[in-house]
Amino acid sequence: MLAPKDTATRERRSLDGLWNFMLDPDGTGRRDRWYEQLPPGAVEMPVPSSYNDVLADPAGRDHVGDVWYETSFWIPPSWAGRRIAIRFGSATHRGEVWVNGQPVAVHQGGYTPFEADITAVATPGEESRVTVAVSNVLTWQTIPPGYVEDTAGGRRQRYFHDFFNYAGLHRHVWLTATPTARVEDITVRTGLDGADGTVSYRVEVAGQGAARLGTQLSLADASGDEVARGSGPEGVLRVESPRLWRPGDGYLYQLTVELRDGSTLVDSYPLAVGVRTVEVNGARFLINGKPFYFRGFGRHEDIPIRGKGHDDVWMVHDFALMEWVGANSFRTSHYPYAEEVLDYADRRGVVVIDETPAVGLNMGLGGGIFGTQGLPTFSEATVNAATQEAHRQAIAELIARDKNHPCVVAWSIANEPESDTQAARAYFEPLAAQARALDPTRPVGFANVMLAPPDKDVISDLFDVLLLNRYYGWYVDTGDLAAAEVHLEAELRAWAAKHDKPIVMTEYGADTLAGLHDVVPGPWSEEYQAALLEMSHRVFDRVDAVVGEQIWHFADFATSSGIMRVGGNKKGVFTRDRQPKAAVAHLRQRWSQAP
Ligand code: BDP
Repeated sequence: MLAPKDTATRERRSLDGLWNFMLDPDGTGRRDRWYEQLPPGAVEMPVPSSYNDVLADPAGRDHVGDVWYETSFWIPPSWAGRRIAIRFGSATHRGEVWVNGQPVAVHQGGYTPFEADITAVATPGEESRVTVAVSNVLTWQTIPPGYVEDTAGGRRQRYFHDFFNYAGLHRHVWLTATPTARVEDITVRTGLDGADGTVSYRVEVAGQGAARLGTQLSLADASGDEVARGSGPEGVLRVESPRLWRPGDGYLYQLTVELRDGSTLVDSYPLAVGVRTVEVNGARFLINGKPFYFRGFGRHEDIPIRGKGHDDVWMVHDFALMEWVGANSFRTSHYPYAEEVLDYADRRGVVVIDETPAVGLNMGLGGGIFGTQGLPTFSEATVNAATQEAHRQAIAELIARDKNHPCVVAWSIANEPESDTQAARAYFEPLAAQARALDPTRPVGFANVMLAPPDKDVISDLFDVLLLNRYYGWYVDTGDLAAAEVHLEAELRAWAAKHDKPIVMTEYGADTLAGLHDVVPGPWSEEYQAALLEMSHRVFDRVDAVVGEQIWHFADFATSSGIMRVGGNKKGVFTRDRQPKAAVAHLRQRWSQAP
């Protein structure tokens, strides 16, 4: 799905700002036709942002169900005759949209974009109104899953993942005008052929008359000089001695796709293209044919007050901090991040493992840690065929959105699912195949949980890379780093013996209370976090198959409440307001040296 852009033939207008906002605790908004106008009592709510922490009110923070957003806008008279749409970067977890009281779109899935064609319901030169009902409800059939419980305190959303269920309009909202006959999608795959780079492309068009338009393509380097041109909806461009996109050097070409009617320009769309290859060879992870070692973090879109609302200030700052500590990569744990984040990673040369929102498909993790227990993961009443269908959709939407980003080098289709049962194998086999069919150019993996070590896991053979989340020294061998070191090494060697695949450590770490110090490092102290990371790094350096380390976590983040969490998850090497803990000194030292 193409991102909205201003071009010679396209225009966009931001609808970000303060929208009218109302909770719908009793679920009466549809019956009472709030899509025609919100009733008295609406407040103002910033977009983009999570709504939960903005108002100083538990009603908003703990709300379960729909909230309603409404704003008005003008469509410029000059947009007459064009296709007009409203495009949401996301609505978490479900968005239903009306324009001038008419239903125009429904989208399930909280972290991928969708648009509503409003050409037929809104008139250029007049004022229009858009209303969105956003639901934060998670069920057994959503990705991620959850369920709603009636309690003495009211309806409560239960979920199986360790981050707060922030909701709302988290990303930019655009009003867009495109030509009716238009470029609908572009797929680009890059390769190396001797000294040449190859850019194979496929252009899809849509709209009346689009099929008879001519397609022309031009590839320009970063200084704007054309290096290749082509025509037709499919083909391969060759770039002589290309400057490759590499970790640390986000060099981008620009592919301009034009639709023409004779010599008349009908549509034009520019796409950033990084020429690079990704490949798994035995236990090596190769970028441009060279072994790559991942250094970095699991992260969250999580900042004070805004929650998961996209914010350029925090984005640029977080990348600056990652670069400052020497990180070269991160995983979009545990859902697709805002598109702007991937654009920025492309430009900064930061490597990304891109993850779906499939987190919490594991009832074995209950045991009191995340507040659930005693249920089968896969069953008619829990994660079932409908959940799998939603998961399929989540994979398809992630790949459709992010397939052209050079920064994305692997797909993670789930985090810590149950993976030690035949039911898990039946569930994941078609999903792994689907991801690979949608994108044969990138390795596919999933983040494996501690409960499924190599002698229990029955699904890793379906995948290209082993992504391992391990908590030796924290959830097991707590406070005993000597034992942790032995056990971590033994497990990694067992993985390496069983599969000839690269291992990326996608989680390891310790909760750490900033300011708590300990001469003899004990759990929760800053010294213990540093010691646990140092111990883990010693082990990784001894096991050849380990090709990466991504610490859990970049920064402290909000979670639901529970006795395992002290004001959220404290495994960040930075605090939630991005101040360094003691472990950062070790990281800066380690990550400034060649792997
Ligand atoms: C893993 C999860 C991650 C949690 C982390 C933790 O993948 O989301 O936040 O453990 O417990 O189970 O800190």
